[in-house]
Amino acid sequence: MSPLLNTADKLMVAGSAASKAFFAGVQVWPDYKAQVLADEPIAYYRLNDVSGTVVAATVGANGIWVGNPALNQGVGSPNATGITVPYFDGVDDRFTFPASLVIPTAGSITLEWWQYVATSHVRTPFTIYLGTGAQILSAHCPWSDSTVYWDYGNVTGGQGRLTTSYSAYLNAWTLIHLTYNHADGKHAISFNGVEVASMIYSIVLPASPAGGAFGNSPAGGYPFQGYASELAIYNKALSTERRLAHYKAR
Ligand SMILES: [Ca+2]
Repeated sequence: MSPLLNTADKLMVAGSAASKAFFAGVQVWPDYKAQVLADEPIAYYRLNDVSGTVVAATVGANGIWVGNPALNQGVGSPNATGITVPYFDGVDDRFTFPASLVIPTAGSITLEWWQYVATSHVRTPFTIYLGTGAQILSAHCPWSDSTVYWDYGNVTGGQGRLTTSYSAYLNAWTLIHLTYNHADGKHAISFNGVEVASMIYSIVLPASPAGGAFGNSPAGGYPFQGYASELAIYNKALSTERRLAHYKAR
């Protein structure tokens, strides 16, 4: 080693080999995005767009921002990646999914996203609505009674509707998982990785949803208010282990 190197330089040179040996024994927890991608979503939107009307897709086709939401908000980013988030105004803000986002009628599904809903934000939204026709795959998260309604195949008389209170999760970033497992007919709602409600009701959607919207019904009129981030859709019901892995990677 050159005598002209100072102590710091010597440490850096020596570190190239030594650090490999050190970090070889250290478990590095993957970041949130890596956890999502490991579960192979069919669509993934980080929602950290800076401006414009394109909802950039990390997986799948791009969406479209509607209603001029305030993008690139620096406050309250839910995970350590520190990405910025959009604010939905509770008036007309939403984004639409591409028509190429098609959900099979007889498949399993997970809808996952982070949201921050303050008490003052609570209203009567379709927080997510897949498809553009009959209401068959949607969620009010939460409705004006601070209850979450997860509707999978809810076309007549509440079939396929699962509900749970959201009151304890207001005013904080919360990780949402809405799942349906076609193999056993289990519908479930999980917050921060932990399942809080479930039921068994086997159902096949009457039609295959294509496109849809987040933050409102596709036609408008049911606007969501609050912040949201990291929306992912999977064609399987994520396990408890995987939901918790996502939450812990925040
Ligand atoms: Ca607006």
